Amino acid sequence: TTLATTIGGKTFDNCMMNAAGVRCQNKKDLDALVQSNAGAYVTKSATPQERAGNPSPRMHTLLKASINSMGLPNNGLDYYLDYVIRDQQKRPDSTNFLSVAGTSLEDNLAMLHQIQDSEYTGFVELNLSCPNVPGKPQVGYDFDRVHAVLEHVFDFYTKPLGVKLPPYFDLVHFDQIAAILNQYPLTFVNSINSIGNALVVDPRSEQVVIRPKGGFGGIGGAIVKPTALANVRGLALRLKPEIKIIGTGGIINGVDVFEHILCGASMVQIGTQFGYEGPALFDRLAKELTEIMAEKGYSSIEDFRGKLKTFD
Ligand code: RRO
Repeated sequence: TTLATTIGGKTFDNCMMNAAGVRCQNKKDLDALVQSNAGAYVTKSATPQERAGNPSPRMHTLLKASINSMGLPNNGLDYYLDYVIRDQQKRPDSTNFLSVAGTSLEDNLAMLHQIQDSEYTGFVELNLSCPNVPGKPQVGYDFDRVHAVLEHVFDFYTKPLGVKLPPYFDLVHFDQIAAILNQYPLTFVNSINSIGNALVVDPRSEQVVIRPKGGFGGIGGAIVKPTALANVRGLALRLKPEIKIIGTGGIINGVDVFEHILCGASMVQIGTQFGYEGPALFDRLAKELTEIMAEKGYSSIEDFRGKLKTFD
């Protein structure tokens, strides 16, 4: 049995990795990920300069969910670019994902020019779905802007690149976003980011649980799985086959990974649960998925990827 997967012509020995933002902001956390059983890793979404992010408390966890309004705290693109280039040189077969999340088109283009001109050869995940920067709407919900960003990016960018999308909730939105994405040489699409601008209330204190934006923040964790699976499946049915899908959202155990792959994911990312459990998560998930596959007689994820059955 193998858990290997291929994206953009690169093979990963395990189809699981962290989701951007969780335990990946500094080199110590990134080293722990590189040394773990994860098949790849992604760095915290970068902006051109370092950012402190929103005021605390800015994250709160519940049994089956997390809410965050971190506000893009990160060490700046130079820090992560230096890390991925050095890691890549150290381990030539490694598979790195560098996440970038400019708060303007100009910032995104400036960062992608810098990456294009660098020695970096890994993947870039362009985050079009951060819900937590006050005054900056999620690009992924503005289809004209998504179109404009990709038009500018693919004017010059030639390295493997994918986009991180927000969750969509109407089939017409799946149709519209897929029609745009299919016009470009994207290597992958990652669905979903957190479900933005939700509100968690503490009835005892009669208060919100996080400070930024009056308590509004992005939801992750077990409760987002049905929304994540719908987005993975909805995109798998609409995107051209060259665009691979990374499924993110609601993964707690091997069964959740299996479901994401059934819906069409070639790789999965884990955010909230990776925050709870740390790098040992990838050992547990690999073991659990391997057991499920053995029981079902599958020897590779291609045996069942995208093969979800429906009633008609
Ligand atoms: O930093 C954040 O507040 C954040 C980002 Br950039 C994102 O893409 N998704 C999220 O849930 N939080």
